[in-house]
Amino acid sequence: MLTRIDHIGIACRDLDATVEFYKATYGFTDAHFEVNEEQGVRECMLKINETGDGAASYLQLIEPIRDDSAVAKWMEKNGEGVHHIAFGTDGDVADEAAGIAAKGVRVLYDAPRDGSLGSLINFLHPKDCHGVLTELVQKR
Ligand code: CMX
Ligand code: CO
Repeated sequence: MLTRIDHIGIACRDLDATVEFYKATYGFTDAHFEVNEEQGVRECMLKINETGDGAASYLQLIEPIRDDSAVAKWMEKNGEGVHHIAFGTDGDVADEAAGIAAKGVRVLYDAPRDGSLGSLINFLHPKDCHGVLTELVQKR
């Protein structure tokens, strides 16, 4: 089952400056930085609140580290801004993705990949989701 908004993915040009904006403007303080080579991003998970399923909701601020990454390509066209949304599962993300694929929505990866904070992730094609790139996240 999908039980939370896990995060909103926001593409930015300067990660440190953008994190500073969110901290200074809104007072968010819990920031976790990491690099995901496979996804081609340096990112910060900024925790907003805990959720009823024992997990949490975050802003995921993402800065491309390669010109050929999905986010770099998207930013060339759109500039900075909201890039994707992510729903959190309370169980196996592979099962959740299979159930959604059975409804005719394209799932991007054959098997889950590594996401932020040790999570397992997959994506749904934005063209099958009314224009929204949608990520599924299993917390580990
Ligand atoms: N939101 C909404 N629509 C999007 C989109 C997005 N983020 N990215 C692409 N699209 C749309 C494009 O506008 C385009 O539409 P039109 O044909 O109407 O112009 C169409 O999808 C195809 O886009 P494209 O620019 O040709 O890009 P690709 O098909 O090469 O790639 C996608 C699109 C979704 C397959 C690719 O971005 C992808 O694999 N994304 C998943 C991985 C990812 O985004 N990683 C970064 C985040 C990592 C994390 O969250 O941890
Ligand atoms: Co994400």
